[in-house]
Amino acid sequence: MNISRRSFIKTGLAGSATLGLSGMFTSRKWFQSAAAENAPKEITRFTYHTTNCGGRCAFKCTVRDGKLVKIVPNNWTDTRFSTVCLKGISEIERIYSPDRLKTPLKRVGERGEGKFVAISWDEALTEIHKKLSSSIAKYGGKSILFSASSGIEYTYQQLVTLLGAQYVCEAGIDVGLANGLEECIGGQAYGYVQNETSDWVNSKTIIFLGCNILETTLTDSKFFYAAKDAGAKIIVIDPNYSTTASKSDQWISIKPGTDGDLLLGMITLILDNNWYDAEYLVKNSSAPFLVREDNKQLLRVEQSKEGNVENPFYVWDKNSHSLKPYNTEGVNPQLEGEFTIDGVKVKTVFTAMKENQKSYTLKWASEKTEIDEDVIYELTKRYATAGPAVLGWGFGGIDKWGNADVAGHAGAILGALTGNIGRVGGAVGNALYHGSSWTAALNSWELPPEFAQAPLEMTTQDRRIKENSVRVVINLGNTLQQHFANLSKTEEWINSLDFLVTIDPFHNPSVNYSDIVLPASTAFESEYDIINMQVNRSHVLMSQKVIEPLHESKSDFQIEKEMAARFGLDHHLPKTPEDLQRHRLTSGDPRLDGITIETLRENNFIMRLKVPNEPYRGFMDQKYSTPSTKLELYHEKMVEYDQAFPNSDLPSEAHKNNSLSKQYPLQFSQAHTRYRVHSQFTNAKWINQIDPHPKLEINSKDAESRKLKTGDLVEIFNERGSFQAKCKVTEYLRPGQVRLHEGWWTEHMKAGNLQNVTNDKLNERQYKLRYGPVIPYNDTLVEVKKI
Ligand SMILES: Nc1nc2c(c(=O)[nH]1)N[C@H]1C(S)=C(S)[C@@H](COP(=O)(O)OP(=O)(O)OC[C@H]3O[C@@H](n4cnc5c(=O)[nH]c(N)nc54)[C@H](O)[C@@H]3O)O[C@H]1N2
Ligand SMILES: Nc1nc2c(c(=O)[nH]1)N[C@H]1C(S)=C(S)[C@@H](COP(=O)(O)OP(=O)(O)OC[C@H]3O[C@@H](n4cnc5c(=O)[nH]c(N)nc54)[C@H](O)[C@@H]3O)O[C@H]1N2
Ligand SMILES: [Mo]
Repeated sequence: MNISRRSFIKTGLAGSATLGLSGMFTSRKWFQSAAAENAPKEITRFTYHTTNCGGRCAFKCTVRDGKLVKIVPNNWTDTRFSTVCLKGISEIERIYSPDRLKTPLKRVGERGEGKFVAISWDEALTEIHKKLSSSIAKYGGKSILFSASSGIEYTYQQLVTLLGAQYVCEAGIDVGLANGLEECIGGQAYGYVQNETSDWVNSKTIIFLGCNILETTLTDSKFFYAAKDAGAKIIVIDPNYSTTASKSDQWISIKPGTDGDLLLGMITLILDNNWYDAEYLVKNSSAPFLVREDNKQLLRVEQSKEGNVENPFYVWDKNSHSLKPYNTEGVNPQLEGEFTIDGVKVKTVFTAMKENQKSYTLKWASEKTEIDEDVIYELTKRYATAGPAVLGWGFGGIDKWGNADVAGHAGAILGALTGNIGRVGGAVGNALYHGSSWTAALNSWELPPEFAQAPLEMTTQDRRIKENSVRVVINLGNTLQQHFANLSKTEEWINSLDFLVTIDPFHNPSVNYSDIVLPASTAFESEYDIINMQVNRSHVLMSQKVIEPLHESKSDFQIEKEMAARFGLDHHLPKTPEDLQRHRLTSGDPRLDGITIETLRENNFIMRLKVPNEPYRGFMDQKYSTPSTKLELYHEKMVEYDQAFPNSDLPSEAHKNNSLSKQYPLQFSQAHTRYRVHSQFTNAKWINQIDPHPKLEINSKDAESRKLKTGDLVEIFNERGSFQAKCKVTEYLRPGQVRLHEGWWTEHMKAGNLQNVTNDKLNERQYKLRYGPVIPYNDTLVEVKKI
């Protein structure tokens, strides 16, 4: 039967009206006693969403007779955060999904085949203990890697330390632009914008560069619209007409992979038109420092002679016409100029940058990016002269390309030239996740000093192809499918491992490779009353048990404890999650004053930190966490790669100069969608009815030449591999790019997995940068044909 949503609601209302009416005719006493006997037992529980959409929606849950039946938003102290999205509501359905792992499993088929037998917890833990012990005895604790997905809140940190194992969560992911930006700023991980998004009401111009915030940080939509209502002009630069583009004042379509070139062109325009803030640059950046012509290093005070100087760089003092250390009292640094000192030619960083920018003209940028010259000109003029301005990027645009660091570096320079860093209403960086807000230090659980984690040897991506110590992987989540491009190499690596355990609530594709599988509870289930706690969005959030663990699952806390017990080490762990959270709250940070488990309970498990009411803003004191404490525009360590200043660089694979582009002319991109969080919610039927299966999106021009129409089954292929999905012909995708949302499971494809084709080549120079090379998932060439 096909009942429309509207008629279903109407029937529901009529039904309850009838019930109400019959109640009126019954005696009050009779009604009460009947209700008391038969009434379902209903309780309210509080928790929050831990998935990696960053939304952190807080939930008020109704549990009836032990079953979760309703999720509505819990109230935050700052009610602008009180909300829930389609994924939060769907948890009611997902938690009870048939895809749940119900018992521990032991593999009986080949790795990847998915053949298992059910075993008891005792058997599973005995086997794990045996395998881990022998690996530690033979190769040491570093032979064990705990590899965590981002959706997991409790990540076995105690056990990792007790075993001296390695730990990784997402190395090589979401760090492409931060690699360039943070070299300049020395900010926080992932290169988030400096100011909280609630500060956008003070911005006049907001540019989203490859950032689909209205799908990927849904909970910040309110701040997007507040900024718009307050008069900010919102510009989206995206090859495709994204959801965010559709709600903005202007959409600029850019040729994929060329964002760095656009930003370089903007820098030149700002320099040529004198749209920069010279005073800001002299005061707050390395622009007046001096670059030596002979070795391209900065001229600095010899620390041995002068003692340790906080900022050892020399500048040319305008007042005395001589060389002075930057920190000299009363120094008046010259922004531009060339000088000869003891026979060595030097010029200011600013002058050197101007020279370096010469070839990045407006015409050049327009040709590279395929954006009209006048559009780039107006964009730049607005950015530089109609501030405060935010330049906010995402993680799925240029970030997942091999040349991402160049764009991050150029973006930082744009912020410095225009004084938009450490400014009310300004910022440069990643605009997702509500990444900057007030925060507070939490205590960590102390273990005896003889226990220590092994340092992480290398990124996830490298481990598959380079000699390394890991023999055993404890896979927390779905990392094997999700985290690596080029799945066939991942499979080779997995097959070479001695032992693989997956711990997850759901039977995801990584489970199929595992030797032992443990059914974890979801974040809504626990053996204990209190589960977890986070400081997020200037609040403390605590999660309560909502329901008992389903099937034979156990909470992650309990699994860690039982694994540690097998090694006789569980006495080092907190007895209950509540003990752990109580301890974490005793850091002495004044921002936690008055926040205890008891007061949290009284406040429905959400309390705002003791912090000012205004939005958080970073670096307002203009003191940066770089060696010079200034914004560092010039990166000495990148001289050998010709990237001391950002220089235009081709993508790793997806560009026309690559001979492969003749055979594989389409660029394959994998965006994130509001319907799922990576590989999660593929099994939530309520959402699936809207977005039921993977679809390869393709522009009508590219579809026509391949004789494709919506609904056709296509093969997407390159020299690494192939997969099959239905296609959708659309105008909102830019010609030349095809796209399939990341996260779909192998079993949802007609054949193969999307990671069969993704690019796993890392950029050598990025090993020198603070987060190491980024995985260039989107920097991938493919061809598409009808099956
Ligand atoms: N609902 C939901 N929210 C999520 C997630 C999720 O899975 N689901 N995942 C979270 C995580 S971990 C991440 S990393 C973020 C990702 O968040 P975003 O970065 O916002 O997401 P994407 O959709 O990957 O990419 C953003 C936009 O970049 C555009 N783009 C593609 N190539 C280029 C290019 O070369 N240049 C430019 N300028 N734009 C380009 C795409 O068309 C897309 O509209 O989302 C987070 N939030
Ligand atoms: N090709 C391609 N690949 C990509 C991307 C892309 O754009 N293209 N995006 C990349 C990005 S940006 C990111 S951040 C990563 C994300 O990669 P992941 O973080 O690995 O993605 P999720 O699918 O969210 O994985 C969460 C897993 O944790 C499990 N889980 C959830 N809650 C719990 C719990 O309480 N306990 C336990 N034990 N398990 C739990 C879920 O069932 C799920 O299997 O993927 C990356 N991979
Ligand atoms: Mo991500």
